[in-house]
Amino acid sequence: MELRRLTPGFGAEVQDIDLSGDLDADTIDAVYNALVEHKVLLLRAPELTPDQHMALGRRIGEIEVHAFFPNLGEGFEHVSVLDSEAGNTATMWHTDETFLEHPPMGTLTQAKILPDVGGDTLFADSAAAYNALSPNMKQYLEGLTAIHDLGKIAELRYRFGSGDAQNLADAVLAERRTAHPVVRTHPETGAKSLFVNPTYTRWIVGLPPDESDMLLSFLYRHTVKEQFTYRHQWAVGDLLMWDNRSTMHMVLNDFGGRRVMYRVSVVGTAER
Ligand SMILES: O=C(O)CCC(=O)C(=O)O
Repeated sequence: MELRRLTPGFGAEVQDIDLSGDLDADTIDAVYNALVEHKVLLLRAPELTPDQHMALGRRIGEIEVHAFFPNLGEGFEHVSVLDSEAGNTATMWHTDETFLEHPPMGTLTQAKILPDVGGDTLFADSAAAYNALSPNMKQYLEGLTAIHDLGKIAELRYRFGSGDAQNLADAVLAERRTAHPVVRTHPETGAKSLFVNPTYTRWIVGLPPDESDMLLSFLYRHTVKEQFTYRHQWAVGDLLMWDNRSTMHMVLNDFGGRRVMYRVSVVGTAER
């Protein structure tokens, strides 16, 4: 497979793939291995249909219905629709659905409608960010766990008038709350990465609130330093795949027109 690097550190474009037909097992393995290695993969696929989009996701693992994004409807529940006109633009740094016990291992998102300018997506390499920490900090983080839930986004929706008090109350109930290690180990590569994000991570277990807030805000600022990031400027039809086990992402909230993305996320098997 022909790959072109997108930054010195991570991200690659797959230059010679035709997604219109059935991909053979070797090609799927090559795509998956490239995803693990480069963390973000760009494929140009302007003709990709929602069926083909779901089929590609299924070749990588089990695909999921997103916990709260709207989708394409009957038969296409696995294709979420992020339409800026419906208020669905993910403009805060996050890793997908980490409030779940088993968050998706990867996501495949395609640009359908784009504003004339703006609306780029930023990615951060959370494994490179972990590697760059001092030995003392790495040692301190080892064994820590953090709570992830929907409380923060429910609170923001409530404060900005797009969610009601019941939503807010439901969001902080225990069912959608989970603890993850602050440093996770990639099941394929064994590489460690930071696994906290400003959208869903709420606090570090066992620390007083001010210490937890201070440490989390340091880790967020550290992870999004320029040297760990890639900024994708979309063209309609671009399909980006990202590895949620080693990246965070966010959309730049700098655009005026409509922006519509279709996304499929892959739960993965126990190994993935
Ligand atoms: O719209 C995008 O570029 C990214 C979408 C996103 O953040 C997500 O699917 O979680």
